[in-house]
Amino acid sequence: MARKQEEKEALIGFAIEGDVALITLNRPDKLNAFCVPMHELLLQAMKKARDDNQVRAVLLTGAGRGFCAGQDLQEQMPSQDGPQIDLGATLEDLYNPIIRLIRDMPKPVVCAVNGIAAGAGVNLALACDIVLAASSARFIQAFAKIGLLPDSGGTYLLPAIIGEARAKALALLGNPISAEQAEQWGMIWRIVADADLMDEARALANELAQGSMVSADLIKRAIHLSHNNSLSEQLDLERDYQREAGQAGDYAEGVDAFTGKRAPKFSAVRN
Ligand code: LHQ
Repeated sequence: MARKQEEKEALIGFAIEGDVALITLNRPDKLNAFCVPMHELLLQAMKKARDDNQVRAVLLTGAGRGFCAGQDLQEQMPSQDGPQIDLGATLEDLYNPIIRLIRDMPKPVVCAVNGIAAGAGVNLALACDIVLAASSARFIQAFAKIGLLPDSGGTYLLPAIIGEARAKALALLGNPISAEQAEQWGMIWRIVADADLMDEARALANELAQGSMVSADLIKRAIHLSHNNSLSEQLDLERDYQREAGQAGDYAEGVDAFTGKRAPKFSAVRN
């Protein structure tokens, strides 16, 4: 019984490395496809990272040769004659809370896509703030291949990031694209040699962790809200957010460090 519980908990790795929370999808034999305990454990890990004031950046990755193959399809088998399966409930209860939590996280979230990302696995990566990918990684909006549509934010994030023409083709065809193509299209921040991925991702997360949490939170929120705002509304929002930033403490430290020709030591926290 205790062993089963341990095995279940190991499906999501959580480690604090300095100021960074490292969260690892850990079901490598199934390319980290999501089985039920994983959603809850990932949500818990993200909440832990959000609520811990020592954590100033989050790094999400996958164990083994895949990043995440999306939903475990063995767990969501359509029934031929039993009660109709409710995939909407699966999304509402299991996936949507994770995507919302990552997008609303007041700290930067880096995603290191270490291998194939398929279905909800791609869109989980796209919900993060900065995505690095191993050069051998591939991205597949696999949904149409099984009669579904992109979820976990895919129909929102994908066209917002790469534009409607490319988003529609990827979603309708459900074919893989290379990490190189994803980088050229601006779907991810950049590709890294496979062997260097985690070093580079850690360096990036550490750099973000030294930054201002006030800036990170307000930048994320302002950019997300820009999708629904006119320029004039966004100018108003920037006015309000900048007022808040200017009074939050890190600005004084940043300017003092600049004039003193030293590195800033930001300390204001957000959660
Ligand atoms: C898997 C999976 C998988 C189970 C690999 N499930 N075992 C949300 C809400 C509710 C319902 C539905 O969906 C969603 C969102 C979604 O994510 S829908 C999209 C679900 N994902 C897919 O359709 C991708 C399915 N997987 C694949 O197409 C391939 O496995 C890819 C292209 C990802 C990788 O191909 P290969 O590199 O050739 O690896 P493989 O196919 O041999 O997979 C390795 C193992 O992982 C294998 O298990 P086995 O025991 O035979 O070694 C696969 O069965 C297992 N696996 N994906 N989604």
